[in-house]
Amino acid sequence: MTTATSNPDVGHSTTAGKDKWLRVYRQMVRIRLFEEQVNELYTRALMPGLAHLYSGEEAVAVGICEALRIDDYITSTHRGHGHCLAKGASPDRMFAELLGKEAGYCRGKGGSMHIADPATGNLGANAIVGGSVGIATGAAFAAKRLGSGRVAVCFFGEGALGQGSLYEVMNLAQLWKLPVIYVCENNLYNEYTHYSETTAGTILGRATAFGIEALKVDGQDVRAVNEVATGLVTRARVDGGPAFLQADTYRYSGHHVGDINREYYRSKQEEQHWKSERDPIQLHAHWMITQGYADPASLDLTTAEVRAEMEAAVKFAVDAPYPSVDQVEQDVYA
Ligand SMILES: Cc1ncc(C[n+]2csc(CCOP(=O)(O)OP(=O)(O)O)c2C)c(N)n1
Repeated sequence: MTTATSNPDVGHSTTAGKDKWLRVYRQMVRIRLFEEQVNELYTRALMPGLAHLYSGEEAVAVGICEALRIDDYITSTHRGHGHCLAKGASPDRMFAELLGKEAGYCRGKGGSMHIADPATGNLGANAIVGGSVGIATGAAFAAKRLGSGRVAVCFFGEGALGQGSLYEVMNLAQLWKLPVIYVCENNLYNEYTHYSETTAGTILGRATAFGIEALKVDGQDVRAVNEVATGLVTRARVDGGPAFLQADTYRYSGHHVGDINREYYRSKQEEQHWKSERDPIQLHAHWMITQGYADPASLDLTTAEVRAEMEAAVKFAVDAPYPSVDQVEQDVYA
């Protein structure tokens, strides 16, 4: 099995428009700068609890969500900000959720790890590792029964490969030919342990055991991710059944914002290598410049615009009111 990468020479200028790749670039920058603000909120002690940053992995969420319709479903993880933004969530309501404010997506009761946005097909992030595999598969089951043509994408980290529920749902998905795509974001580490210490056999072998179409992609290459995802989404939509995509990637920060000293489980050189040689935003920027789609000044302008957007969103959230005390028991079902 080889890892799918985009061809730098052929370019995609003939098959996809400049606007699409500029949008993709902006979306990745939005995720990166959203996360910068999250870290800032944490260090300034404005955000209760912790958050798990997605920086470094942007090409996976953006490349895949760019292949989806707004009414397609996604489910996400504890590291879910990138998935939410890529599917269309708005940063002001996300920041409000992180700060526990009523304007947040879950009225401030969910926090960073539980953002859901039904209007954009986002069925929710989930703090339980592997916790959303059944939700995504159930959504795909409903889509098939209703004939809605919708597809469900289930994002999870390679740590979820140890969860038995994944194998129960993959079995059913393949038996019933459900329109679900399992996206395993392999960022190499389950918390503070390299995945090779927790994962026997191969990652793709877990899907091929069920006869599920399984592919691997360079998760730092947004065009490659988008190309593979487009194929799998089209296939799922025309009743081609489930698929499994392993996206190889890397998280730049610690497991969570408080994981500062990481040298006992990974080296600074390794982090530096990914940041300087494999950064998805830089790689895409370079390609767009070579295609004549952008120049350094226009990309700087995009960054400045996104930074202003994120600063305004943080201000909205900081100024927003907390829910009133009488709402404590509303929407609580357990
Ligand atoms: C069922 C369950 N077990 C353990 C945990 C604690 N935990 C939180 S994140 C994590 C590691 C997840 O690694 P991975 O799935 O690879 O995602 P990543 O953090 O790398 O994005 C663990 C063990 C949990 N949240 N849920």
